[in-house]
Amino acid sequence: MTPSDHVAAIVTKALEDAMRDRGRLNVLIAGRTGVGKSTLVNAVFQGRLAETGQGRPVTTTTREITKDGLPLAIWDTRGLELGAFQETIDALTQLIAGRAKEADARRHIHVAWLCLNEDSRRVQDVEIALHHALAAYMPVVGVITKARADQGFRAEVQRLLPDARNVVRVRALEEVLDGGHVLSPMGLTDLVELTAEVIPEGLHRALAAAQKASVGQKRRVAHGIVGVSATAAAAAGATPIPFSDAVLLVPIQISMLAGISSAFGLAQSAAFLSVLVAAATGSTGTTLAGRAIVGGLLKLIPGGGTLVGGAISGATAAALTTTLGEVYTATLVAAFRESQGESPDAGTIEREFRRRLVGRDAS
Ligand SMILES: Nc1nc2c(ncn2[C@@H]2O[C@H](COP(=O)(O)OP(=O)(O)O)[C@@H](O)[C@H]2O)c(=O)[nH]1
Ligand SMILES: [Mg+2]
Repeated sequence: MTPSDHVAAIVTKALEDAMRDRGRLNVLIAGRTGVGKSTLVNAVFQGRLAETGQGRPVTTTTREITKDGLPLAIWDTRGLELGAFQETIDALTQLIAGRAKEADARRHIHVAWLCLNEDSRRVQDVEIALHHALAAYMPVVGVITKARADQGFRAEVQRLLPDARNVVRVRALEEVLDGGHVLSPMGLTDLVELTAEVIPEGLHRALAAAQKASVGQKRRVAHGIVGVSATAAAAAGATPIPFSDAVLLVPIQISMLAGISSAFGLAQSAAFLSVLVAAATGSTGTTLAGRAIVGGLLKLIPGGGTLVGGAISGATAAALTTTLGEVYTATLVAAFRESQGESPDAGTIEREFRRRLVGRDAS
């Protein structure tokens, strides 16, 4: 195997691991027809999921919606307005209870959003009954949709849905009032961040990848990945490693870049990741070899360039890894802000990553 074949193998494995580790988040969204569930899904998650996703019936009133490449399943529950709503709730509860018993936590429903329309200003028995039923199996967030004027309704919802972990007011669409006053979308970032607080830690990456309403939540997940990678790098360098052995750090850093990419929900390819590595090291894709990578990376940290040929300590290994991870994270945060949460294109990311790395070249 040539050194660049070796790097290519590391890249491929890093991508597979990142996709596997990301898992999949299952979100149940319940509420009367017309309350704004589909609109909310489209406003919070990538890819206009409510229209373009694949639907699969799971009960007569619940569909599971998924989309290739998105680590998310939405359980869209309607039928609460039907006279026989207790049957709707019973069928749903039976299904959820069955899932909750399964050993594989990827099959559980991880969180429920129970939607109520602010205009109606009423919480009905069906919603109260459903929230108790759901809360026995998962955290429930009350979502007040089409928010315009609270007038005490949120407090009322909190009182009537005591098992809800939180109640958040959202406006998924911009509204222009008579007279031209504009009400911008609101509450979507809060909804994502509150949801992150109530789901298992292991699913934060899936949420980060799937949602487009909070760049901050993506950034926090990326910081976590950088921290874990820096610790692994420090351990690898605990006994100072000769420069020639510093290629040990390469898999750690490639995994980190793949993990951060997956947390931002980028559709990644081995080619894209190789380009990132090349950008980080100044080497070209075709001559990508472990030693060139480390030599290139060392230039990123102050004084690092002088270490080429010497030994790398744990602290240096950690600093190198942190710098690379934070520069990549900052690149993606800026690119996602620019594109209002939608996935930026690979070329833009690569250019911006190179630009930021050049600015840091401290050799
Ligand atoms: N003004 C306003 N209209 C909304 C909002 N959310 C949804 N709607 C409208 O409410 C109607 C029903 O929304 P939809 O998402 O289909 O509801 P669903 O039946 O619960 O999925 C549609 O006409 C939406 O455009 C919002 O935040 N503000
Ligand atoms: Mg709908």
